[in-house]
Amino acid sequence: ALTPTPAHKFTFGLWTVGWQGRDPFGDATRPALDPVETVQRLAALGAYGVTFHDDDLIPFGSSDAEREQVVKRFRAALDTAGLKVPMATTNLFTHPVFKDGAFTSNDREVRRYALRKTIRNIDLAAELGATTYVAWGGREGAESGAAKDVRTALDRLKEAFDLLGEYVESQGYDLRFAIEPKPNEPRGDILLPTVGHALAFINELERPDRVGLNPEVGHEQMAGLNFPHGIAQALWHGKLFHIDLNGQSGIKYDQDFRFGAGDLRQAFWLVDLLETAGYEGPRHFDFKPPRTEDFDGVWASASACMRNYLLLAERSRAFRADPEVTAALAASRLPELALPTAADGLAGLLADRSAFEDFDVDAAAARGMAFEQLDQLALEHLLGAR
Ligand code: GLT
Ligand code: MN
Ligand code: MN
Ligand code: MN
Repeated sequence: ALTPTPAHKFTFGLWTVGWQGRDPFGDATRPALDPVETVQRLAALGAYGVTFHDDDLIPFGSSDAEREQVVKRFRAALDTAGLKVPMATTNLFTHPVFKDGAFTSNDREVRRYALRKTIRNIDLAAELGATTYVAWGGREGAESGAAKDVRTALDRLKEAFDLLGEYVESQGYDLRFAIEPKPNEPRGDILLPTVGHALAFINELERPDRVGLNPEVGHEQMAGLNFPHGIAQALWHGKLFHIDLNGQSGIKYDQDFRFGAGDLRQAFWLVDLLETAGYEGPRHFDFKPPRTEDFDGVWASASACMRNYLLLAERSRAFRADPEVTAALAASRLPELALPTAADGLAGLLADRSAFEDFDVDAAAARGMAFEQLDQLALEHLLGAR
């Protein structure tokens, strides 16, 4: 049960294991990885699929002939390895042309170019069988106040998603968009900074059904938010189209640790949620093997992402199967939370003297919730003590 297989639907971005370790203070510590080698390695480790930005696969500025060659070689590697491409995305942040963003750059020519660059890769994504197209708005934002009229920028962002939705529909592609929120980095402040902001934005689009979320563990935690809670709400709205799993410890720069590193307790509750709520999409790792590592460390880190997920899933199953946990859940009145508050309707509620006039507020206030016993059981299961 701890050996990853394609049935677990583990996927990795080409840019994750392929990260060369360049950061704002230091140069690359590892050479580039050939996407074909990545495909072979990931398949050997038990992954289900691989994802990519256009430029991860086809170097920016390649000619049409070069592009065709690269795609042909990549596709052959996928077929041989039996790896899928469930998701793809666009690099709208590396080239200096995107310094003020892409879909919301103040420069209209840049916005039009960004849309065309995206549409070009949507064609490739559909060709390779992807059903999710991620949109991370890394540079859609600002460092200063007057430089970005946020309401107008949101008009442009809506315009972009409406046009992309129209394109996908006109081509008859089976493809949905997944917006990836992030509060900051590389911009001082990024538009759609959290799951909640993005959920509200989606409702203003022409085709809201075609657009959902790709939340990343570390991005919500950079904002100090509870990631499992954000995922629970995304699921509740039917908007968890995809997920970026990684590790982060607190409100810091985007650490992109391997899954399980960083906030282990949130990782436990996240896996518990994904495994019990019926999420069926890919378990996509968006991490960066630290720049201290050579390639042995890179593959060890990729392997550990999957192993940690499976370990946590095993811990979650043990927690849910423990009769003492069932009793503790009942003592904490979780089954009662599942009861409608007024199945008797508004009239019943208003007529019910026990709900107000005869309600013993002090007795109710005195009742303990028994949450500490319940949480300790969870911690003991997480620690392997039960
Ligand atoms: C970039 C970003 C990630 C996004 C990727 C998709 S690119 O590495 O930091 O969180 O998921 O564009
Ligand atoms: Mn990140
Ligand atoms: Mn990232
Ligand atoms: Mn991500």
